[in-house]
Amino acid sequence: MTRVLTQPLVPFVDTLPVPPRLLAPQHGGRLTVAIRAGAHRFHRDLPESRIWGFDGTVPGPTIEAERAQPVTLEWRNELHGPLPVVVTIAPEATDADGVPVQAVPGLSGGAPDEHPTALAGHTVVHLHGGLTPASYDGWAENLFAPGQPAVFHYPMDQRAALLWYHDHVMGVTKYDVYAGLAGLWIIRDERERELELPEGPPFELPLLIQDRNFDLDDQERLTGQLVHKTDPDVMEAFAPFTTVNGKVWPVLDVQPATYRFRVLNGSNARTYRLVLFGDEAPELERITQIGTDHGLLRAPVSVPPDGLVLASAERADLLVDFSDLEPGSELTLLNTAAAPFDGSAFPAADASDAADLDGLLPYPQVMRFRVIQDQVTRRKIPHQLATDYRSPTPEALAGAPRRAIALVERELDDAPNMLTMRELEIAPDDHTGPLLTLTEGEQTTRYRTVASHFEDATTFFPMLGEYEVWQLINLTGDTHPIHLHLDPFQILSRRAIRYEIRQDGIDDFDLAASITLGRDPDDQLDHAIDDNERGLKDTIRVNPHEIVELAVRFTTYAGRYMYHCHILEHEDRDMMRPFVTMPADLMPFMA
Ligand SMILES: [Cu+2]
Repeated sequence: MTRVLTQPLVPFVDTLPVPPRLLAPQHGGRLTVAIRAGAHRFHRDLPESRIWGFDGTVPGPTIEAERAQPVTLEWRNELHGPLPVVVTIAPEATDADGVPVQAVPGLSGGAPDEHPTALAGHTVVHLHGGLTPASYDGWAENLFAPGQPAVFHYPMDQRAALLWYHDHVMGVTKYDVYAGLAGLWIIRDERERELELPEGPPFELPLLIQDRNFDLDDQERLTGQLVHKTDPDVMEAFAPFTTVNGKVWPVLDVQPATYRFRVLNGSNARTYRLVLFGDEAPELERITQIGTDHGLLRAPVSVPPDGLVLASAERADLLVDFSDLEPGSELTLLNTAAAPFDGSAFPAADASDAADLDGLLPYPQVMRFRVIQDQVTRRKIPHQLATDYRSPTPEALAGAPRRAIALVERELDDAPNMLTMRELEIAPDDHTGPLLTLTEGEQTTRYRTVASHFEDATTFFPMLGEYEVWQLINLTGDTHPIHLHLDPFQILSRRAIRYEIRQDGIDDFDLAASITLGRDPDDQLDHAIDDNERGLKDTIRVNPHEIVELAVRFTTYAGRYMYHCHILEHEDRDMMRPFVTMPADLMPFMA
């Protein structure tokens, strides 16, 4: 169905903002960031919005640190309520014209939820991608109230990468991040400098992409009021306006040069598939991806033919070549991913027609690049990038503990669906309860559920220094970006499955299903691993009808950490679980 909404805001009129940089070495590694309420203008023609921000800005300052130079950061909570976001569940999924309510501004008949409004400003900060001791990792229940001290020590003993810091409060991360509590964090190292990659503006710029929605006044004019709106069919908020570094659909004047863009999807739920589009056709060949979540790939890769897919929290380090373009040339970054995202393909050639109301994608544009008259500076792209990691060998994985986790959506009548991660354990032969069976060729493994909710007892105790293999089994209809705190991992395989969930097979705790390796006849996905996923990742997409296997080795810090879906509405309800990393010498003392 081709229905197009008129654009309530003029695109490409605000210059792409560059968040202020906070260079840790210039401050002797000691930084203070105030977390406070503030005001922010998301678009030239919008009134100011109330926000919560690090240093009171959206996004927060970009913190830059050097590898192996620790950073001590005082997160000074100066927040006060009310939460600057109106939260609502619209009574219907579509409006009187049949337009999905999530594709339009305003509350769509929903009543403001009083509980989020009453949030007074407890927070806890997580540095996503950081190899951080557990005490400073931002455990979702270890909150600090306004005025309470939080001084976190970040060792920075890790390779150069784009990280990000954001609020991680149990149950309300989706509101706090949406209110503005997110910022970028870049670690630099010698290897990157040897490669002479651009560092800092104008040729290295971060692109933090987030979707946002706003309220309407009595005359149907946009106010700046942030709105987090869901509906009875879709429990995730997919907002119609895409912001980059805090502006809706900005424009960047570029020199005829090679730029380095550090891209992060910081949206609550939306997955982007980014296509760089010229006058008539995609120009993806201008983009070379050199890094992913945890920094440089071994060699540069092209982005996939359909475009660069980034789910919530995924990052990409891109070199984009504008050097052959005439002044006045324009390129538009478009998003072709419908929401909720399920991995479905969309040809890049059609990206300018990607608007899809039913796919909650009313406005595909993300931002525009406009070439200006200037000196031409093209950069050579190095052939070899990272040299400090390899894929784990089969020998290294032979004896590795294997962990299986089923991603499950439980439908509820009178409340939004519950999403959980069911931790599985091989069932004893005499087990009589509900089972999940996984059949691969001749072999069937019988699993029972041992944990379903965040507060269930911990079952994962990885030993420091040892490889583990984690299997993520998606039994839902959507793609889930699964994020592990602490060390990065590498993807081993992505395989198609077909499955059957027994009648009433999903209850509050147990799970009864049978899974078979192999493609479902109705399954359109190719279940391929993209080249850009063969690096060090901390967030991996698990598509419907798919098992993803990854190898992870926790190396340095013992303690209690979390892994979770990075769709914030899922993480908050209840797609998050703890794990406890243990030093080998303490293992014998585990009861
Ligand atoms: Cu999820």
